[in-house]
This record gives sequence, structure tokens and C-alpha cells, in this order.
Amino acid sequence: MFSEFLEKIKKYQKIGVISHIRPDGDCLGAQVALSRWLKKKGIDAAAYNDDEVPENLQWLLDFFPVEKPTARHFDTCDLFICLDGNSLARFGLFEEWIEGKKIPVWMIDHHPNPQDHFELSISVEDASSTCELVYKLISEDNPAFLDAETAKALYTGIITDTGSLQFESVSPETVEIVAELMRLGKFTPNEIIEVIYSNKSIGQLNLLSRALQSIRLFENNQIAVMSVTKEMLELTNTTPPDTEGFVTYPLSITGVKAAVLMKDFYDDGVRISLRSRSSIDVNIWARELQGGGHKKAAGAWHKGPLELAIKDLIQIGAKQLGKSDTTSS
Ligand SMILES: [Mn+2]
Repeated sequence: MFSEFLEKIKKYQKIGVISHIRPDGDCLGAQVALSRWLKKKGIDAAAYNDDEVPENLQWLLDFFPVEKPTARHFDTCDLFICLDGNSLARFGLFEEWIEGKKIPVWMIDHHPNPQDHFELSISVEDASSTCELVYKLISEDNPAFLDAETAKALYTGIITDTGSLQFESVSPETVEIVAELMRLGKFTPNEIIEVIYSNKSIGQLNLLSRALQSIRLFENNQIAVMSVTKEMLELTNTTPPDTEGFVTYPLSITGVKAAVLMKDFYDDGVRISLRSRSSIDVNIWARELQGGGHKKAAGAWHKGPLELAIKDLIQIGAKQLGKSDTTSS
């Protein structure tokens, strides 16, 4: 699958490796691993992201620095590789900068419906994570390039993108890759998972408590909606990234097929996180609200106010619940 990628990459001098805005474990793990691999191959690489790296993932930057890019940084690259996103709109400043330029852009990603402005794409919707694809790329090239740091970075991405190996996207091969990464990295799961997940502030738990109280059920208890408002953030002295992972709580209620987290604390409207644990395809919901993602996890946006956003979303959800009831039974 990677032969063309491996053959063509040799002719470039300096590659800009870009991860998506509001970075997560998968895009950062893939970015660190890919950049280290390039350097080992003797190709210069720089890793860029417009946004702050979340605190629990900062340790990855010891393995490879991720810089906030400017046009001057981009000017030094003769190829770009976008990771964990399949549309340029996911890559911040880069989208604007690259417009009209002849410099090639490649991508490695696992989201559905990739846009076609990439000269070369490794796009595998079934893959658990971009890190799984980067692992396969490096092993196909030369497994000797998978050192301990690279193994830890790739493990982080696979774990964070699969709810610690719980999601449907996890194949036996994913688990085999994880086993191999543990051998290569000489770590135990708790070493990394505790750093990623067990570092919450009391404020974050207070915020979670308020968010849990906000949960409402719709459509015969099949859709659960949780809301976090600006006041809740202020009262608990927390920030938007502190809502990370909240949406799994409404999803764990008996009978709930899809869960929604309404983030009502942005100036330009309500950001919506969608999760499904059924045949419900929340990517379809998201697409009706200027968003997208996967069948089981997607993001969307509504201009607000909150109550209207909930009403519109439930309307979209009800439509699909109706459809899936008739087709799945
Ligand atoms: Mn991903």
C-alpha cells in the first residue's frame, strides 16, 4: 500500500509535517513518529500545528518538537504531509498559505470522504487511527526505524483514538500492532495511560459534575444530550479542553444510541460533539450542520442559541432513527 509513498518521498529535501487544529493524541503521535522516521531516513522534517498541545500530551514534544508555523516556516519546505484529517480546512493557517502554490501536499488519514486536493493520499477509513497507518508505513519501509520513542508516540495515538482499544475500529491486527509497540517501546500500558488520563484537576471534575446534571434524553431515551455552557466553565475555573471525553458519559446510559455534547461557550455559536454506539451514523447528522467525521464520532456546529441547536439536532437525529429502525429490523 505504501510503495508509491516510499519511492516518491526520497526526492524531497525538507518536509513539513502538519497535524490538525485542536490537536489530539492520534494526530500528534502520528506527527512525532513520522517526523522522527523522516529524520532517520536523512530527510529534513519540521512538525507544525497552529494550536497549543494539550497538557497531557506535552511529553510527546520531547520526542520531536511541534512548532507554531508562520509563512516563513512553510517557505522552507518542498513537500507537506497532512496527518489525521482529509480536508485542508482542518489544518489552520496552512490552508490559506498553500492556496495557489505548486508545492505538493500529501495526506495520511482514516476519516471518510477525503477531499481530492492531495497529490498522494493514504486514506483508510477502516483504520483504527492515523497512528496505525503510520506504523504500517514505517514497518514496510524498515522496522529498524521504529525506536522506543516512536513506539510510545504511535501507541498514544492508537489508544486515544480507540477509547483504549474499545471501539469497533479495533481489529485483531490493531491489537497485534499494540503488542509490538509495547515490545519496541519497553513500556507498560499504565505508564502512558496514567499520564494521558489520570491528571485531572478538581475543577475539571466539578465541571463534569455540572455537565452530568445537564443530561437530557430525547426520542424515547435513544438520544442523550449533555451541555456545557460558558458559565459552567467560569464557575469551575476550567477551559474548553477540559470537556475532553465528557461525551462518553451520556453514551453509557442504557438504551442510548447516540450522545451529543453541546459546547455552548464559543463566540461564534455552539460546537457539537456526536457519538454513536449503534447503527446510527452520526456523520450524517454532522454533515447537515456544517461538520463531519466518522460514523461513530463526528463534530458539527450550530449558530445557536443552545436551545435551538438542541431542537434542530434532535430533528435531524429523529429522522435518522426513523430510517434506521425500518432498515435494521
Ligand atoms: Mn485519528
